[in-house]
Amino acid sequence: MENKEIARILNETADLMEISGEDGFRIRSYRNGATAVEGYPERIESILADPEKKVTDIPGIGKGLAFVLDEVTTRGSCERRDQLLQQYPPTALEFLKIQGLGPKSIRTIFEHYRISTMDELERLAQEQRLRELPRMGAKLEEKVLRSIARYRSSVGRFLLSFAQQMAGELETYLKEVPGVEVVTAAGSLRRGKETVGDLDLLVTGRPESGFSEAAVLDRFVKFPRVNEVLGHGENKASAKVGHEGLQVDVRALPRESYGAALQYFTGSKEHNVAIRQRAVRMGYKLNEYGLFRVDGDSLVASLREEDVYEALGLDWITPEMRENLGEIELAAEHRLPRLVELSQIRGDLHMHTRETDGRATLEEMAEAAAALGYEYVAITDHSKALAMANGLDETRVVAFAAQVRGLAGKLPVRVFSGLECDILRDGAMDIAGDALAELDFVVASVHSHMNLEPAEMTDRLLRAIECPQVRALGHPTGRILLQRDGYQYDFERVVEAAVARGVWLEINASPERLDLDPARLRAAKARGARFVISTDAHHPKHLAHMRLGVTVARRAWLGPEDIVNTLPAEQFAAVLERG
Ligand code: DGT
Ligand code: CA
Ligand code: CA
Ligand code: ZN
Repeated sequence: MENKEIARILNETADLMEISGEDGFRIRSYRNGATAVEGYPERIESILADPEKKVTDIPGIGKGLAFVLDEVTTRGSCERRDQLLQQYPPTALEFLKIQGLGPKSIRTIFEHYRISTMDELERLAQEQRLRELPRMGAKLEEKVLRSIARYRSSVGRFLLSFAQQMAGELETYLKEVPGVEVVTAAGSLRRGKETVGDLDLLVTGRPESGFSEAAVLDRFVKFPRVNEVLGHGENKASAKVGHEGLQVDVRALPRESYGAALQYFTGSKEHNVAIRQRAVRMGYKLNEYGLFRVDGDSLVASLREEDVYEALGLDWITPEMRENLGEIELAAEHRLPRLVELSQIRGDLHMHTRETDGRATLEEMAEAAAALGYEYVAITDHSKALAMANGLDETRVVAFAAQVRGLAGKLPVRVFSGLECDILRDGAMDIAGDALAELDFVVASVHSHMNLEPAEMTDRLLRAIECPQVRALGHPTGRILLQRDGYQYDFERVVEAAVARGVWLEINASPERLDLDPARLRAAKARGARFVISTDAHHPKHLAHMRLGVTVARRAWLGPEDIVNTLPAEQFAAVLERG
Protein backbone atom coordinates (compact mmCIF):
# COMPACT_ATOMS: atom_id res chain seq x y z
CA MET A 1 0.00 0.00 0.00
CA GLU A 2 1.30 3.42 -1.00
CA ASN A 3 1.95 6.02 1.70
CA LYS A 4 -0.60 8.27 0.04
CA GLU A 5 -3.30 5.64 0.45
CA ILE A 6 -2.38 5.10 4.10
CA ALA A 7 -2.60 8.85 4.67
CA ARG A 8 -6.00 8.91 3.02
CA ILE A 9 -7.32 6.24 5.39
CA LEU A 10 -5.93 8.07 8.43
CA ASN A 11 -7.54 11.30 7.31
CA GLU A 12 -10.79 9.52 6.67
CA THR A 13 -10.70 8.09 10.19
CA ALA A 14 -10.04 11.57 11.57
CA ASP A 15 -13.03 12.87 9.60
CA LEU A 16 -15.25 10.18 11.06
CA MET A 17 -13.96 10.97 14.54
CA GLU A 18 -14.81 14.59 13.96
CA ILE A 19 -18.32 13.66 12.81
CA SER A 20 -18.77 11.72 16.02
CA GLY A 21 -17.51 14.69 18.05
CA GLU A 22 -14.44 13.13 19.60
CA ASP A 23 -11.87 15.29 21.28
CA GLY A 24 -9.57 17.41 19.17
CA PHE A 25 -6.37 15.95 20.52
CA ARG A 26 -6.95 12.45 19.15
CA ILE A 27 -8.19 13.79 15.85
CA ARG A 28 -5.09 15.91 15.49
CA SER A 29 -2.84 12.94 16.15
CA TYR A 30 -4.43 11.10 13.19
CA ARG A 31 -4.17 14.15 10.96
CA ASN A 32 -0.55 14.81 11.90
CA GLY A 33 0.16 11.15 11.32
CA ALA A 34 -1.41 11.38 7.87
CA THR A 35 0.77 14.37 6.96
CA ALA A 36 3.88 12.63 8.28
CA VAL A 37 3.13 9.43 6.35
CA GLU A 38 2.24 11.17 3.11
CA GLY A 39 5.45 13.18 3.09
CA TYR A 40 7.73 10.36 4.18
CA PRO A 41 10.25 9.43 1.49
CA GLU A 42 10.32 5.71 2.34
CA ARG A 43 7.41 3.30 2.06
CA ILE A 44 5.76 2.84 5.46
CA GLU A 45 5.00 -0.74 4.51
CA SER A 46 8.69 -1.56 4.10
CA ILE A 47 9.59 0.13 7.37
CA LEU A 48 6.98 -1.97 9.16
CA ALA A 49 8.35 -5.11 7.55
CA ASP A 50 11.94 -4.31 8.48
CA PRO A 51 12.84 -5.48 12.02
CA GLU A 52 15.76 -3.04 12.02
CA LYS A 53 13.48 -0.05 11.63
CA LYS A 54 10.78 1.58 13.74
CA VAL A 55 7.91 3.67 12.43
CA THR A 56 7.92 5.52 15.76
CA ASP A 57 11.20 7.10 14.62
CA ILE A 58 9.17 9.12 12.13
CA PRO A 59 8.27 12.49 13.64
CA GLY A 60 4.53 12.61 14.24
CA ILE A 61 4.12 8.84 14.70
CA GLY A 62 3.67 7.68 18.31
CA LYS A 63 3.09 4.19 19.71
CA GLY A 64 -0.68 4.33 19.26
CA LEU A 65 -0.43 5.37 15.65
CA ALA A 66 2.27 2.77 14.97
CA PHE A 67 -0.28 0.10 15.87
CA VAL A 68 -2.87 1.76 13.63
CA LEU A 69 -0.40 1.85 10.71
CA ASP A 70 0.18 -1.85 11.10
CA GLU A 71 -3.56 -2.49 10.92
CA VAL A 72 -4.09 -0.16 7.98
CA THR A 73 -1.33 -1.68 5.88
CA THR A 74 -2.44 -5.24 6.55
CA ARG A 75 -6.17 -4.89 6.04
CA GLY A 76 -6.93 -1.40 4.71
CA SER A 77 -8.73 -0.23 7.81
CA CYS A 78 -8.30 0.10 11.57
CA GLU A 79 -10.44 -0.68 14.59
CA ARG A 80 -11.46 2.90 15.23
CA ARG A 81 -12.53 3.38 11.62
CA ASP A 82 -14.52 0.13 11.68
CA GLN A 83 -16.36 1.16 14.86
CA LEU A 84 -17.22 4.54 13.44
CA LEU A 85 -18.43 3.01 10.20
CA GLN A 86 -20.83 0.86 12.26
CA GLN A 87 -22.13 3.94 13.99
CA TYR A 88 -22.67 5.99 10.83
CA PRO A 89 -23.93 5.06 7.38
CA PRO A 90 -21.07 4.37 4.96
CA THR A 91 -22.35 7.34 2.96
CA ALA A 92 -20.91 9.56 5.73
CA LEU A 93 -17.63 9.23 3.87
CA GLU A 94 -19.31 10.23 0.62
CA PHE A 95 -20.97 13.22 2.26
CA LEU A 96 -17.48 14.42 3.16
CA LYS A 97 -16.78 14.72 -0.55
CA ILE A 98 -19.60 17.24 -0.92
CA GLN A 99 -18.15 20.72 -1.06
CA GLY A 100 -19.41 22.92 1.74
CA LEU A 101 -20.01 20.02 4.09
CA GLY A 102 -17.26 19.47 6.61
CA PRO A 103 -17.38 16.88 9.39
CA LYS A 104 -19.02 19.40 11.72
CA SER A 105 -21.91 20.14 9.37
CA ILE A 106 -22.40 16.45 8.68
CA ARG A 107 -22.56 15.87 12.40
CA THR A 108 -25.22 18.58 12.71
CA ILE A 109 -27.22 17.01 9.89
CA PHE A 110 -27.04 13.55 11.48
CA GLU A 111 -28.14 15.03 14.80
CA HIS A 112 -31.28 16.47 13.26
CA TYR A 113 -32.26 14.19 10.40
CA ARG A 114 -32.16 10.45 9.89
CA ILE A 115 -30.66 10.25 6.44
CA SER A 116 -28.29 7.73 4.96
CA THR A 117 -28.15 8.29 1.21
CA MET A 118 -27.01 10.98 -1.20
CA ASP A 119 -30.57 11.20 -2.58
CA GLU A 120 -31.87 11.99 0.88
CA LEU A 121 -29.25 14.65 1.39
CA GLU A 122 -30.20 16.15 -1.96
CA ARG A 123 -33.87 16.18 -0.98
CA LEU A 124 -33.07 18.00 2.29
CA ALA A 125 -31.30 20.70 0.31
CA GLN A 126 -34.06 20.92 -2.31
CA GLU A 127 -36.76 21.16 0.35
CA GLN A 128 -34.77 23.94 2.01
CA ARG A 129 -34.47 22.06 5.25
CA LEU A 130 -30.73 22.47 5.69
CA ARG A 131 -31.18 26.18 6.34
CA GLU A 132 -33.19 25.30 9.44
CA LEU A 133 -30.01 24.00 11.03
CA PRO A 134 -27.47 26.08 12.94
CA ARG A 135 -24.81 27.79 10.77
CA MET A 136 -26.47 26.71 7.51
CA GLY A 137 -28.27 28.85 4.96
CA ALA A 138 -29.69 29.12 1.48
CA LYS A 139 -26.23 29.55 -0.05
CA LEU A 140 -25.00 26.35 1.48
CA GLU A 141 -28.05 24.52 0.11
CA GLU A 142 -27.25 25.76 -3.38
CA LYS A 143 -23.67 24.77 -3.03
CA VAL A 144 -24.55 21.32 -1.76
CA LEU A 145 -26.90 20.78 -4.70
CA ARG A 146 -24.23 21.83 -7.19
CA SER A 147 -21.68 19.68 -5.50
CA ILE A 148 -23.94 16.60 -5.45
CA ALA A 149 -24.41 16.97 -9.20
CA ARG A 150 -20.66 17.15 -9.69
CA TYR A 151 -20.15 14.20 -7.36
CA ARG A 152 -22.56 12.07 -9.37
CA SER A 153 -20.79 12.85 -12.62
CA SER A 154 -17.40 12.04 -11.10
CA VAL A 155 -18.07 8.73 -9.33
CA GLY A 156 -16.70 5.88 -11.31
CA ARG A 157 -14.17 8.09 -13.06
CA PHE A 158 -10.41 8.07 -12.57
CA LEU A 159 -7.53 10.46 -13.09
CA LEU A 160 -5.87 10.15 -16.48
CA SER A 161 -2.48 9.58 -14.82
CA PHE A 162 -3.86 6.69 -12.76
CA ALA A 163 -5.43 5.03 -15.79
CA GLN A 164 -2.21 5.51 -17.77
CA GLN A 165 -0.20 3.85 -15.06
CA MET A 166 -2.58 0.89 -14.94
CA ALA A 167 -2.49 0.66 -18.73
CA GLY A 168 1.30 0.58 -18.58
CA GLU A 169 1.32 -2.25 -16.05
CA LEU A 170 -1.17 -4.23 -18.11
CA GLU A 171 0.79 -3.64 -21.28
CA THR A 172 3.94 -5.10 -19.73
CA TYR A 173 1.96 -8.01 -18.33
CA LEU A 174 0.08 -8.86 -21.53
CA LYS A 175 3.18 -8.54 -23.69
CA GLU A 176 4.47 -11.65 -21.93
CA VAL A 177 1.76 -13.70 -23.63
CA PRO A 178 3.35 -15.59 -26.55
CA GLY A 179 2.75 -13.95 -29.93
CA VAL A 180 1.45 -10.64 -28.56
CA GLU A 181 2.96 -7.75 -30.50
CA VAL A 182 0.91 -4.68 -29.71
CA VAL A 183 -1.05 -3.58 -26.66
CA THR A 184 -2.68 -0.17 -27.07
CA ALA A 185 -4.99 1.80 -24.83
CA ALA A 186 -7.86 3.23 -26.89
CA GLY A 187 -10.92 5.16 -25.64
CA SER A 188 -10.73 8.30 -23.55
CA LEU A 189 -7.23 7.41 -22.36
CA ARG A 190 -5.82 7.56 -25.87
CA ARG A 191 -7.67 10.83 -26.44
CA GLY A 192 -6.00 12.18 -23.29
CA LYS A 193 -9.18 13.10 -21.47
CA GLU A 194 -8.47 14.43 -17.97
CA THR A 195 -10.53 11.68 -16.39
CA VAL A 196 -11.23 8.20 -17.66
CA GLY A 197 -14.34 6.07 -17.11
CA ASP A 198 -12.96 2.73 -18.13
CA LEU A 199 -9.84 1.50 -19.81
CA ASP A 200 -10.15 0.05 -23.32
CA LEU A 201 -7.15 -2.09 -24.24
CA LEU A 202 -6.62 -3.56 -27.68
CA VAL A 203 -4.24 -6.47 -28.10
CA THR A 204 -2.99 -8.08 -31.28
CA GLY A 205 -0.27 -10.28 -32.69
CA ARG A 206 0.40 -12.75 -35.50
CA PRO A 207 -0.86 -16.33 -35.43
CA GLU A 208 2.43 -17.49 -37.00
CA SER A 209 4.26 -16.19 -33.93
CA GLY A 210 1.82 -18.00 -31.65
CA PHE A 211 -0.80 -15.31 -31.05
CA SER A 212 -4.17 -16.56 -29.83
CA GLU A 213 -7.05 -14.36 -28.66
CA ALA A 214 -8.06 -16.86 -26.00
CA ALA A 215 -4.57 -16.96 -24.46
CA VAL A 216 -4.56 -13.15 -24.07
CA LEU A 217 -7.92 -13.07 -22.33
CA ASP A 218 -7.13 -16.06 -20.12
CA ARG A 219 -3.98 -14.34 -19.00
CA PHE A 220 -5.73 -10.99 -18.48
CA VAL A 221 -8.30 -12.35 -16.01
CA LYS A 222 -5.39 -13.77 -13.98
CA PHE A 223 -3.71 -10.35 -13.67
CA PRO A 224 -2.85 -10.18 -9.94
CA ARG A 225 -4.62 -6.85 -9.52
CA VAL A 226 -7.92 -8.10 -10.97
CA ASN A 227 -10.46 -8.25 -8.18
CA GLU A 228 -13.62 -9.05 -10.09
CA VAL A 229 -14.12 -10.56 -13.53
CA LEU A 230 -17.17 -9.00 -15.16
CA GLY A 231 -17.15 -10.95 -18.38
CA HIS A 232 -14.93 -13.36 -20.31
CA GLY A 233 -15.85 -14.07 -23.92
CA GLU A 234 -14.06 -15.06 -27.11
CA ASN A 235 -12.75 -11.66 -28.13
CA LYS A 236 -13.35 -9.54 -25.07
CA ALA A 237 -12.95 -9.76 -21.31
CA SER A 238 -13.81 -7.16 -18.67
CA ALA A 239 -12.67 -6.91 -15.08
CA LYS A 240 -12.38 -4.50 -12.18
CA VAL A 241 -8.77 -3.84 -11.34
CA GLY A 242 -7.04 -2.54 -8.22
CA HIS A 243 -8.76 -1.69 -4.96
CA GLU A 244 -9.94 1.45 -6.74
CA GLY A 245 -12.04 -0.76 -9.02
CA LEU A 246 -11.08 0.66 -12.42
CA GLN A 247 -12.92 -1.28 -15.12
CA VAL A 248 -10.70 -2.62 -17.89
CA ASP A 249 -12.06 -3.95 -21.17
CA VAL A 250 -9.54 -6.01 -23.10
CA ARG A 251 -10.20 -6.85 -26.74
CA ALA A 252 -7.99 -9.35 -28.52
CA LEU A 253 -8.04 -8.90 -32.28
CA PRO A 254 -6.54 -10.35 -35.43
CA ARG A 255 -3.74 -8.23 -36.87
CA GLU A 256 -5.59 -7.42 -40.08
CA SER A 257 -8.45 -5.54 -38.43
CA TYR A 258 -6.33 -3.76 -35.82
CA GLY A 259 -6.37 -0.33 -37.46
CA ALA A 260 -10.12 -0.31 -37.87
CA ALA A 261 -10.62 -1.47 -34.29
CA LEU A 262 -8.26 1.18 -32.98
CA GLN A 263 -10.14 3.85 -34.89
CA TYR A 264 -13.48 2.54 -33.64
CA PHE A 265 -12.59 2.10 -29.98
CA THR A 266 -10.65 5.34 -29.68
CA GLY A 267 -13.81 7.35 -30.22
CA SER A 268 -15.05 9.73 -29.24
CA LYS A 269 -18.54 8.59 -29.96
CA GLU A 270 -19.29 12.01 -31.49
CA HIS A 271 -16.23 11.84 -33.72
CA ASN A 272 -17.10 8.30 -34.82
CA VAL A 273 -20.70 9.16 -35.61
CA ALA A 274 -19.50 11.93 -37.93
CA ILE A 275 -16.84 9.70 -39.49
CA ARG A 276 -19.37 6.93 -40.13
CA GLN A 277 -21.75 9.42 -41.76
CA ARG A 278 -18.94 10.55 -44.03
CA ALA A 279 -18.24 6.93 -44.90
CA VAL A 280 -21.86 6.33 -45.78
CA ARG A 281 -21.96 9.43 -47.99
CA MET A 282 -18.95 8.05 -49.85
CA GLY A 283 -20.61 4.67 -50.40
CA TYR A 284 -18.78 2.87 -47.60
CA LYS A 285 -19.68 1.14 -44.41
CA LEU A 286 -17.35 1.50 -41.39
CA ASN A 287 -17.25 -0.72 -38.31
CA GLU A 288 -14.64 -2.14 -35.95
CA TYR A 289 -13.61 -4.75 -38.54
CA GLY A 290 -12.87 -2.36 -41.35
CA LEU A 291 -14.01 0.05 -44.03
CA PHE A 292 -16.04 -1.76 -46.70
CA ARG A 293 -17.54 -0.80 -50.03
CA VAL A 294 -21.30 -1.10 -49.76
CA ASP A 295 -21.65 -2.57 -53.26
CA GLY A 296 -19.89 -5.90 -53.20
CA ASP A 297 -18.92 -5.77 -49.52
CA SER A 298 -15.21 -5.58 -50.38
CA LEU A 299 -12.71 -4.49 -47.76
CA VAL A 300 -11.08 -1.10 -48.39
CA ALA A 301 -9.01 -0.57 -45.25
CA SER A 302 -8.50 -2.16 -41.84
CA LEU A 303 -4.83 -2.85 -41.14
CA ARG A 304 -3.73 0.62 -40.16
CA GLU A 305 -5.73 3.47 -38.71
CA GLU A 306 -4.13 5.89 -41.20
CA ASP A 307 -5.51 3.77 -44.06
CA VAL A 308 -9.06 4.20 -42.78
CA TYR A 309 -8.73 7.98 -42.61
CA GLU A 310 -6.97 8.13 -45.94
CA ALA A 311 -9.63 6.10 -47.73
CA LEU A 312 -12.16 8.60 -46.40
CA GLY A 313 -10.17 11.48 -47.90
CA LEU A 314 -8.90 12.61 -44.52
CA ASP A 315 -5.52 13.34 -43.02
CA TRP A 316 -4.85 11.21 -39.95
CA ILE A 317 -6.33 12.99 -36.93
CA THR A 318 -4.43 12.89 -33.67
CA PRO A 319 -6.55 11.20 -30.95
CA GLU A 320 -6.58 14.32 -28.73
CA MET A 321 -8.61 16.12 -31.40
CA ARG A 322 -11.25 13.44 -31.97
CA GLU A 323 -14.23 15.15 -30.38
CA ASN A 324 -16.08 16.32 -33.51
CA LEU A 325 -15.30 19.95 -32.87
CA GLY A 326 -14.35 20.72 -36.47
CA GLU A 327 -11.34 18.45 -36.81
CA ILE A 328 -12.91 16.30 -39.55
CA GLU A 329 -13.58 19.32 -41.78
CA LEU A 330 -9.99 20.49 -41.30
CA ALA A 331 -8.64 17.01 -42.03
CA ALA A 332 -10.64 16.94 -45.28
CA GLU A 333 -9.06 20.26 -46.34
CA HIS A 334 -5.59 19.15 -45.18
CA ARG A 335 -5.54 22.07 -42.79
CA LEU A 336 -5.15 20.37 -39.41
CA PRO A 337 -3.20 22.59 -37.03
CA ARG A 338 0.29 21.65 -35.84
CA LEU A 339 -0.05 20.90 -32.14
CA VAL A 340 2.52 21.42 -29.42
CA GLU A 341 4.67 18.39 -28.57
CA LEU A 342 6.46 17.42 -25.39
CA SER A 343 9.83 17.60 -27.15
CA GLN A 344 9.21 21.30 -27.86
CA ILE A 345 8.99 22.23 -24.18
CA ARG A 346 12.26 23.81 -23.08
CA GLY A 347 11.60 24.77 -19.51
CA ASP A 348 9.31 24.35 -16.52
CA LEU A 349 8.09 27.48 -14.77
CA HIS A 350 6.36 26.36 -11.58
CA MET A 351 8.05 24.21 -8.94
CA HIS A 352 8.65 24.11 -5.22
CA THR A 353 11.68 23.22 -3.12
CA ARG A 354 12.43 22.42 0.51
CA GLU A 355 12.36 26.17 1.20
CA THR A 356 8.58 25.69 1.36
CA ASP A 357 6.61 22.50 0.78
CA GLY A 358 8.77 20.83 -1.87
CA ARG A 359 10.85 17.73 -1.19
CA ALA A 360 14.09 18.57 -2.94
CA THR A 361 16.65 21.35 -3.19
CA LEU A 362 16.99 23.90 -5.95
CA GLU A 363 20.07 22.04 -7.20
CA GLU A 364 18.22 18.72 -7.30
CA MET A 365 15.32 20.25 -9.21
CA ALA A 366 17.75 21.84 -11.68
CA GLU A 367 19.49 18.52 -12.22
CA ALA A 368 16.22 16.69 -12.77
CA ALA A 369 15.21 19.36 -15.29
CA ALA A 370 18.53 18.96 -17.11
CA ALA A 371 17.98 15.20 -17.25
CA LEU A 372 14.69 15.88 -19.06
CA GLY A 373 16.57 17.95 -21.60
CA TYR A 374 15.30 21.33 -20.46
CA GLU A 375 17.24 24.56 -20.89
CA TYR A 376 15.72 26.40 -17.95
CA VAL A 377 13.43 26.35 -14.93
CA ALA A 378 11.84 28.90 -12.67
CA ILE A 379 11.86 28.00 -8.99
CA THR A 380 8.59 29.29 -7.60
CA ASP A 381 8.20 28.60 -3.92
CA HIS A 382 5.17 29.77 -1.96
CA SER A 383 4.75 33.18 -0.34
CA LYS A 384 4.12 33.83 3.34
CA ALA A 385 0.29 33.65 3.28
CA LEU A 386 0.81 29.90 3.04
CA ALA A 387 2.22 29.77 6.55
CA MET A 388 1.62 26.00 6.71
CA ALA A 389 4.04 25.60 3.83
CA ASN A 390 6.56 27.99 5.42
CA GLY A 391 6.03 30.51 2.61
CA LEU A 392 8.64 33.16 1.87
CA ASP A 393 8.37 36.67 3.30
CA GLU A 394 9.95 39.75 1.69
CA THR A 395 13.35 39.21 3.32
CA ARG A 396 13.57 35.62 2.12
CA VAL A 397 12.33 36.61 -1.35
CA VAL A 398 15.09 39.19 -1.72
CA ALA A 399 17.71 36.79 -0.37
CA PHE A 400 16.51 34.07 -2.74
CA ALA A 401 16.76 36.37 -5.75
CA ALA A 402 20.35 37.21 -4.72
CA GLN A 403 21.17 33.53 -4.19
CA VAL A 404 19.97 32.68 -7.70
CA ARG A 405 21.98 35.54 -9.21
CA GLY A 406 25.01 34.11 -7.42
CA LEU A 407 24.36 30.67 -8.94
CA ALA A 408 24.38 31.97 -12.50
CA GLY A 409 26.31 29.59 -14.73
CA LYS A 410 26.88 27.05 -11.97
CA LEU A 411 23.87 24.83 -12.59
CA PRO A 412 23.11 22.40 -15.41
CA VAL A 413 20.12 24.51 -16.55
CA ARG A 414 19.47 28.21 -16.41
CA VAL A 415 17.51 29.00 -13.24
CA PHE A 416 15.15 31.93 -13.00
CA SER A 417 14.29 33.20 -9.55
CA GLY A 418 10.55 32.98 -9.15
CA LEU A 419 7.73 32.96 -6.69
CA GLU A 420 4.24 31.53 -6.58
CA CYS A 421 2.79 34.59 -4.92
CA ASP A 422 -0.54 34.26 -3.16
CA ILE A 423 -3.35 36.49 -4.33
CA LEU A 424 -4.90 37.78 -1.12
CA ARG A 425 -8.62 38.00 -0.64
CA ASP A 426 -8.81 41.55 -1.97
CA GLY A 427 -6.58 40.85 -4.97
CA ALA A 428 -3.46 42.40 -3.44
CA MET A 429 -0.20 40.47 -3.71
CA ASP A 430 1.06 38.71 -0.61
CA ILE A 431 4.56 40.21 -1.18
CA ALA A 432 5.46 43.87 -1.55
CA GLY A 433 6.17 45.10 -5.08
CA ASP A 434 9.79 46.09 -4.45
CA ALA A 435 10.61 42.58 -3.26
CA LEU A 436 8.75 41.04 -6.23
CA ALA A 437 10.76 43.30 -8.53
CA GLU A 438 13.95 41.47 -7.48
CA LEU A 439 12.65 38.26 -9.03
CA ASP A 440 12.76 37.09 -12.63
CA PHE A 441 9.31 35.52 -12.74
CA VAL A 442 6.17 35.77 -10.58
CA VAL A 443 3.22 33.43 -10.95
CA ALA A 444 0.21 34.58 -8.96
CA SER A 445 -2.21 32.03 -7.52
CA VAL A 446 -5.33 31.83 -5.39
CA HIS A 447 -5.05 29.39 -2.47
CA SER A 448 -7.60 30.83 -0.04
CA HIS A 449 -11.14 32.24 0.04
CA MET A 450 -12.12 30.20 -2.99
CA ASN A 451 -15.83 30.61 -2.40
CA LEU A 452 -16.19 34.32 -3.00
CA GLU A 453 -19.16 35.57 -5.00
CA PRO A 454 -18.27 35.55 -8.71
CA ALA A 455 -18.21 39.36 -8.93
CA GLU A 456 -15.83 39.61 -5.99
CA MET A 457 -13.60 36.84 -7.36
CA THR A 458 -13.50 38.58 -10.75
CA ASP A 459 -12.39 41.86 -9.16
CA ARG A 460 -9.82 39.99 -7.10
CA LEU A 461 -8.24 38.38 -10.17
CA LEU A 462 -8.42 41.60 -12.19
CA ARG A 463 -6.53 43.40 -9.46
CA ALA A 464 -3.92 40.65 -9.26
CA ILE A 465 -3.33 40.87 -13.00
CA GLU A 466 -2.78 44.63 -12.66
CA CYS A 467 0.28 44.01 -10.47
CA PRO A 468 3.22 44.93 -12.73
CA GLN A 469 5.45 42.04 -11.55
CA VAL A 470 2.92 39.29 -12.20
CA ARG A 471 3.77 37.33 -15.36
CA ALA A 472 1.42 34.36 -15.10
CA LEU A 473 -1.79 33.31 -13.42
CA GLY A 474 -1.27 29.96 -11.66
CA HIS A 475 -3.87 27.15 -11.87
CA PRO A 476 -6.43 29.72 -13.01
CA THR A 477 -9.64 28.01 -11.82
CA GLY A 478 -8.35 26.13 -8.77
CA ARG A 479 -10.27 22.99 -9.70
CA ILE A 480 -9.24 19.65 -8.24
CA LEU A 481 -10.36 16.85 -10.53
CA LEU A 482 -13.07 14.58 -9.09
CA GLN A 483 -13.03 16.64 -5.88
CA ARG A 484 -13.58 20.34 -6.23
CA ASP A 485 -14.99 22.66 -8.87
CA GLY A 486 -13.00 25.70 -9.84
CA TYR A 487 -13.86 29.07 -8.38
CA GLN A 488 -16.55 31.04 -10.10
CA TYR A 489 -15.68 34.25 -11.90
CA ASP A 490 -16.11 36.08 -15.19
CA PHE A 491 -13.55 34.10 -17.14
CA GLU A 492 -13.75 36.16 -20.36
CA ARG A 493 -13.13 39.44 -18.54
CA VAL A 494 -10.16 38.05 -16.67
CA VAL A 495 -8.70 36.60 -19.88
CA GLU A 496 -9.13 39.92 -21.68
CA ALA A 497 -7.34 41.72 -18.86
CA ALA A 498 -4.56 39.12 -18.88
CA VAL A 499 -4.13 39.54 -22.65
CA ALA A 500 -4.05 43.34 -22.30
CA ARG A 501 -1.37 43.15 -19.60
CA GLY A 502 0.66 40.39 -21.22
CA VAL A 503 -0.02 38.00 -18.33
CA TRP A 504 0.21 34.34 -19.37
CA LEU A 505 -2.30 31.73 -18.28
CA GLU A 506 -0.88 28.60 -16.71
CA ILE A 507 -1.74 25.09 -17.76
CA ASN A 508 -0.97 23.41 -14.46
CA ALA A 509 0.10 19.89 -15.32
CA SER A 510 -0.25 18.25 -11.92
CA PRO A 511 -2.44 15.18 -12.45
CA GLU A 512 -5.22 16.25 -10.10
CA ARG A 513 -5.44 19.79 -11.46
CA LEU A 514 -4.93 19.98 -15.25
CA ASP A 515 -6.09 23.55 -14.96
CA LEU A 516 -7.05 25.28 -17.30
CA ASP A 517 -9.20 22.68 -19.04
CA PRO A 518 -9.34 22.34 -22.83
CA ALA A 519 -12.66 24.19 -23.27
CA ARG A 520 -11.42 27.23 -21.34
CA LEU A 521 -8.09 27.07 -23.11
CA ARG A 522 -9.83 27.25 -26.44
CA ALA A 523 -11.95 30.19 -25.29
CA ALA A 524 -8.85 31.95 -23.97
CA LYS A 525 -6.86 31.36 -27.15
CA ALA A 526 -9.72 32.84 -29.18
CA ARG A 527 -9.27 36.01 -27.13
CA GLY A 528 -5.55 36.13 -27.81
CA ALA A 529 -4.21 34.60 -24.61
CA ARG A 530 -0.76 32.98 -24.34
CA PHE A 531 0.06 30.11 -22.06
CA VAL A 532 2.75 28.41 -20.04
CA ILE A 533 2.65 24.68 -19.25
CA SER A 534 4.10 24.06 -15.80
CA THR A 535 4.17 21.07 -13.50
CA ASP A 536 3.91 22.67 -10.04
CA ALA A 537 6.39 19.94 -9.06
CA HIS A 538 6.98 19.34 -5.37
CA HIS A 539 9.45 16.55 -6.10
CA PRO A 540 11.93 15.99 -8.97
CA LYS A 541 9.85 13.10 -10.29
CA HIS A 542 6.82 15.40 -10.65
CA LEU A 543 8.62 17.21 -13.47
CA ALA A 544 7.56 14.26 -15.64
CA HIS A 545 3.94 15.43 -15.39
CA MET A 546 4.73 17.89 -18.17
CA ARG A 547 3.42 15.40 -20.71
CA LEU A 548 -0.05 15.59 -19.09
CA GLY A 549 -0.03 19.37 -19.48
CA VAL A 550 1.01 18.99 -23.11
CA THR A 551 -1.86 16.55 -23.66
CA VAL A 552 -4.34 19.08 -22.27
CA ALA A 553 -2.86 21.77 -24.51
CA ARG A 554 -3.19 19.47 -27.52
CA ARG A 555 -6.82 18.76 -26.65
CA ALA A 556 -7.28 22.52 -26.88
CA TRP A 557 -5.54 22.54 -30.29
CA LEU A 558 -2.70 24.70 -28.99
CA GLY A 559 0.48 24.93 -31.02
CA PRO A 560 4.04 25.65 -29.93
CA GLU A 561 3.50 29.33 -30.74
CA ASP A 562 0.82 29.50 -28.04
CA ILE A 563 3.12 28.14 -25.33
CA VAL A 564 5.72 30.56 -24.01
CA ASN A 565 7.97 27.87 -22.51
CA THR A 566 8.70 26.45 -25.95
CA LEU A 567 11.00 29.46 -26.40
CA PRO A 568 14.75 28.87 -26.18
CA ALA A 569 16.29 30.13 -22.94
CA GLU A 570 17.77 33.28 -24.46
CA GLN A 571 14.50 34.35 -26.02
CA PHE A 572 12.54 33.46 -22.93
CA ALA A 573 14.90 35.53 -20.79
CA ALA A 574 14.53 38.41 -23.21
CA VAL A 575 10.73 38.23 -22.95
CA LEU A 576 10.99 38.29 -19.15
CA GLU A 577 13.42 41.18 -19.29
CA ARG A 578 11.12 43.30 -21.41
CA GLY A 579 8.46 42.94 -18.72
P1 DGT B 1 -14.93 6.85 -20.84
O1 DGT B 1 -14.59 5.40 -20.77
O2 DGT B 1 -16.25 7.19 -20.27
O3 DGT B 1 -13.87 7.72 -20.27
O4 DGT B 1 -15.03 7.28 -22.40
P2 DGT B 1 -14.69 6.45 -23.70
O5 DGT B 1 -14.66 7.42 -24.82
O6 DGT B 1 -13.48 5.61 -23.49
O7 DGT B 1 -15.96 5.57 -23.93
P3 DGT B 1 -16.25 3.99 -23.84
O8 DGT B 1 -15.27 3.28 -22.99
O9 DGT B 1 -17.69 3.85 -23.54
O10 DGT B 1 -16.07 3.52 -25.35
C1 DGT B 1 -14.83 3.45 -25.95
C2 DGT B 1 -14.93 3.91 -27.36
O11 DGT B 1 -15.68 2.99 -28.15
C3 DGT B 1 -15.68 5.21 -27.50
O12 DGT B 1 -14.86 6.32 -27.30
C4 DGT B 1 -16.18 5.17 -28.87
C5 DGT B 1 -16.22 3.72 -29.24
N1 DGT B 1 -17.59 3.38 -29.66
C6 DGT B 1 -17.94 3.25 -30.91
N2 DGT B 1 -19.23 2.99 -31.02
C7 DGT B 1 -19.74 2.94 -29.82
C8 DGT B 1 -21.06 2.72 -29.29
O13 DGT B 1 -22.01 2.49 -30.00
N3 DGT B 1 -21.19 2.77 -27.95
C9 DGT B 1 -20.12 3.01 -27.16
N4 DGT B 1 -20.30 3.08 -25.83
N5 DGT B 1 -18.90 3.23 -27.64
C10 DGT B 1 -18.70 3.20 -28.95
CA1 CA C 1 -13.26 3.97 -21.92
CA1 CA D 1 -15.13 0.72 -22.49
ZN1 ZN E 1 -0.49 26.72 -6.20
